[in-house]
Amino acid sequence: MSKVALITGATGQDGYYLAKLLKSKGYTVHGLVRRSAGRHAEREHVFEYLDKCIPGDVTDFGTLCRIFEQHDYDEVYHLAAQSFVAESFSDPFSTWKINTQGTLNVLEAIRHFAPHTKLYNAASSEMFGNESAPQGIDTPFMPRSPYGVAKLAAYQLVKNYREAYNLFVCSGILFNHESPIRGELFVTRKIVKAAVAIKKKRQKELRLGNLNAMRDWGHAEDYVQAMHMMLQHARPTDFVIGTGKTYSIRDFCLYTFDHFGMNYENYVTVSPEYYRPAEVNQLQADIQPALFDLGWQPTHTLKTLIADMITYEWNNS
Ligand code: F7E
Repeated sequence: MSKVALITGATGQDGYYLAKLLKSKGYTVHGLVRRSAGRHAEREHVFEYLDKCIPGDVTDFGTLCRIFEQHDYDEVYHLAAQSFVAESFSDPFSTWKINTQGTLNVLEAIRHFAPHTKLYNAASSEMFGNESAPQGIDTPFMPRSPYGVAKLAAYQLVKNYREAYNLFVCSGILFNHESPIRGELFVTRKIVKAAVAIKKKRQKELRLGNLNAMRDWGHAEDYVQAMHMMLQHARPTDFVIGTGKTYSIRDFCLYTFDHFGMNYENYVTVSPEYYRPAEVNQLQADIQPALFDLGWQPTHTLKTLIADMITYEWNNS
């Protein structure tokens, strides 16, 4: 019998790659999709991978209860979130409601209606804030944004439900993961889009914020493999998922523009409007447990990720 999985936030970047992966493994895949989520042209293909599309919102506990009463899931992948860190400063209320209350709703629904169902929760490296790199599973948390605080509260709730109710619920602390279908507000996609538009002579400059921040960027297609592996693991365990490498926004600009034989310094200007009230300076994952306990490893380097993003952008813009 094929396994049945539910993905919350199915229309996001990770939802797309995860639905594709689970279908390739023979799963029946249901997606919880917000009515207002809109159809994102680049992720339209996710609907090909969903056996059932359930309209609903993780902030609505009643909807979740009905879903778990009606369906018997083997695995739930809770990806639904307000995922843009900058927006969490301008709209902390909805960030908290979606990212923390939403997770609590999923946990409560599982506890009451589906205690045998395994849960993967999407936690984030933003929870580490400015703790020194590399950050691993034992690194203290020091979030620097309402997004990071909300994700940390959700992470702690998952841990508490695992310990208190003996549920198979765990979190992946994922570092930045990108792809050709990354949202256009995130810095990697913004840089790739601009470099292609400049090369095609449709744009003259690119305005960015802090070029010195450092991130550990991987490919979303690799990271959804880790999500799946975590739910096949013998015990519910939290893992840090990243590449173990760290680069600055400046490096990302350099490599992307260099791809077209251009010097980024001739096009990139720094604009204070993109600075955040509080910044996370350097993220770099300690992935030893992921490599040796989970058996996962990334297949992409920063350069192959950028090449993949550029190829898509070049052909689709
Ligand atoms: O910013 C700097 C910015 O918005 C990366 C989400 O998936 O990863 C992501 O969060 C860095 C920051 O991603 C611009 O200040 C400079 O230091 O691409 P981002 P993020 O905030 O790291 C974590 C792990 C998540 O969990 C989140 O959901 O780039 N930066 N100039 C800029 N960032 C943006 N967006 N735009 C700029 O113009």
